Amino acid sequence: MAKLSWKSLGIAAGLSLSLVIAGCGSDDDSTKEESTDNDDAVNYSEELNYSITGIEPGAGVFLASEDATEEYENLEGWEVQASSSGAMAATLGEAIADEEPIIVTGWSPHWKFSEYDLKYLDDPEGVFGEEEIIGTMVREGLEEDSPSAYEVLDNFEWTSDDIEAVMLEIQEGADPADAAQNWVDENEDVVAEWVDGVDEVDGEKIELAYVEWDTEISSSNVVKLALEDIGFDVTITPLDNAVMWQSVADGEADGMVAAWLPGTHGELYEEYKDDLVDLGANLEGAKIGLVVPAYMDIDSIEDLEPAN
Ligand code: PBE
Repeated sequence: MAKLSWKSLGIAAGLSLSLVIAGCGSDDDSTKEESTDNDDAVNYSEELNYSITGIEPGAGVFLASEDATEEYENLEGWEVQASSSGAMAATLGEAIADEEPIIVTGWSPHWKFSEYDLKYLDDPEGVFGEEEIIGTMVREGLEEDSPSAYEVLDNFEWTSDDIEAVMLEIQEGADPADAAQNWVDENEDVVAEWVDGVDEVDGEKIELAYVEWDTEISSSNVVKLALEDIGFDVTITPLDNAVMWQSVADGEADGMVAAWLPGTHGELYEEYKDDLVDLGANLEGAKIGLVVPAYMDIDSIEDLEPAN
């Protein structure tokens, strides 16, 4: 089952990439005559066709980027292009190979910061929030029905370096399950902190929901192995962001390790928090924002120019 979904991820990413390309071509606004006040500055905005390369439209960073185009007066007329995380990363890589300007909806931890020289644009309006945690949520009743799973999910925590190691290996071509296995093999002491002393089970089924973002592909595959280690039969199910939250609140999925808070998924958390059990952070020091290659001569969202 997991194999099938990796295949469909590839297809989805390919599809969305062609949609983005098609979208760019047909996005020729008629009125581009603008009165810029700094004539010498490189006008990346025009070159970028007033377009931010986005990811899945259900992602918090996508919605925050749309908010930014409304909050920042200088982003008037800008659009965030819907895409997929895979297609965004591919488009970023192509732009960097050609040293062209590009703005993406970015987040960390992410392998792109190890692979490329990138920077977050300053966000003086605070639309993207401050530092985030990635949290673990489980369904109500899991503690009673499956105390061992509850305990492992409650114990699960790691660092940005850990998750980036898994992400980078996947980016370099490893199957996500293999990359997760390699990390687990090399970090037995960390995994031991999650599973030692937890009662083993005999093939009990557990289902974790996730979204096919690079971070969540990595974390969900690693947690799957930790649960399998004590005898669980684990399914990880890729869903849309809002559906992931809903499935845990409804009890259709047993849990997830992909809650970005307080900002990124803040609205979903408010909507579902009364029907969920919040097990707290599994990773600290995460962040979202608009990300550009370091060679671009801008530092702040406010350095961009409106489309009209
Ligand atoms: N992300 C990765 C997600 C959370 C994890 C930043 C793309 C989002 O924006 O919702």
